[in-house]
Amino acid sequence: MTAFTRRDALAGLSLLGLAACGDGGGGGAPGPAPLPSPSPTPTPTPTPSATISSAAAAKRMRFGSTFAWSAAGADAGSFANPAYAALLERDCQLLVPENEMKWEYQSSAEGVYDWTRADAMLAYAESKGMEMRGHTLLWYIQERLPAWLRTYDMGLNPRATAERLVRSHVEATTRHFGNRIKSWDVVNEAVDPATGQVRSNILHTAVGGDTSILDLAFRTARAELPTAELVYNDYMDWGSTTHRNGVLTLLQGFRSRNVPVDTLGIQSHIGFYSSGTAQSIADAQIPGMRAWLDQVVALGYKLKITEFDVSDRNRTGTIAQRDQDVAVYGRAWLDLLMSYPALTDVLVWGMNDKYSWLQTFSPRPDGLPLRPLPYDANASPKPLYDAIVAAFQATTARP
Ligand code: 9MR
Repeated sequence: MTAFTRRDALAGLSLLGLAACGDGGGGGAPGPAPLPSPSPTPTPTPTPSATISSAAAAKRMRFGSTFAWSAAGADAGSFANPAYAALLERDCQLLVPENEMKWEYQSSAEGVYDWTRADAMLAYAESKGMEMRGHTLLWYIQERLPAWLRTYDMGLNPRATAERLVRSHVEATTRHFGNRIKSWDVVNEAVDPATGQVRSNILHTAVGGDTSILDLAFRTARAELPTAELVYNDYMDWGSTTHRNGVLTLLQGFRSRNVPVDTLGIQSHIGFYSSGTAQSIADAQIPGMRAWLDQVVALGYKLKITEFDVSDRNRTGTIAQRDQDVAVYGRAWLDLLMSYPALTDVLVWGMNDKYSWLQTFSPRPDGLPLRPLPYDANASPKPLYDAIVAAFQATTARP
């Protein structure tokens, strides 16, 4: 409604301008300027508002999204759904598969992989001139390992077995995709948010609970892909200091052991966990998050926003109010992260609310659909879209 009113006003002003111009140039009888007629007078095109894509490019930054595989034309957040693909192609330079490169999903037995879907997604990305990221070589949660591995017989030398399994998986996967994937989430979510310690799983236990499996994953990836960006990826909502400090300890350890990790992937699944205005909740959390980010970049890590979404699960009010809260809160997060020149890429975990993982993972108590992403279920841009544009416009250009 607001947009319609503004556009109408702009159109009216332009029509008056055109009328005055035509009068002076045409030399006709002087008289009152004609009133704008409703139609069929052609409406001047309003100045197009900036797209995310153009706003990011103007700062030599990149924007991207997760996407999925589906059968052609399925109602899904997929490149094979033309309505969704149109959003990807409008706004994105980067794509990342939501599930189709995960060990758990693509490996039904030791050494057996089905990359059919990921291959199709990569071919799509390349055909559109977009870069596809790899997600993820090693998700360090027991339940996210392939089913066959969760109960694997580690034998008499569990360390050697665990190392063989991880090395061969990283080699097989990186060799399959080769240099077509330039950035990998090598390890995902290794830190337990409840304790700040590295999580336990069958591989971790097999080596006696040290970090050598994590180190091995990065070292193997570096040996295979000398020039790729190797990312450690974790949640990093701004509320959880225990988790945050655990991640910092892990990052310090990587540096002290000379483990080749280039970048911290900050997933950025943010939500509202206290009451107040969106801005006041953000303001209260910014200093702690900034102090923590300062320490991360001081260690020499680049930053990447890898899975941004803003859950409105705990916000009440009208849809317009919730959308506004999501935009304000999301903008505060983006402004904070973008204030670090070490951050050049921003990826959302989906473009369209309809296909967000949050709809099933963390539904609203009132049963209404969540509105965490830049486009609504009808693929219309929301205030969060404008907030992302504004954040890119406000930040300094990267070198
Ligand atoms: O969005 C993904 C969902 O479809 C999967 O069921 C789930 C488990 O594989 O993973 C979700 O994506 C996660 C991502 O891989 C890692 N960071 C958290 C994301 C949301 O859970």
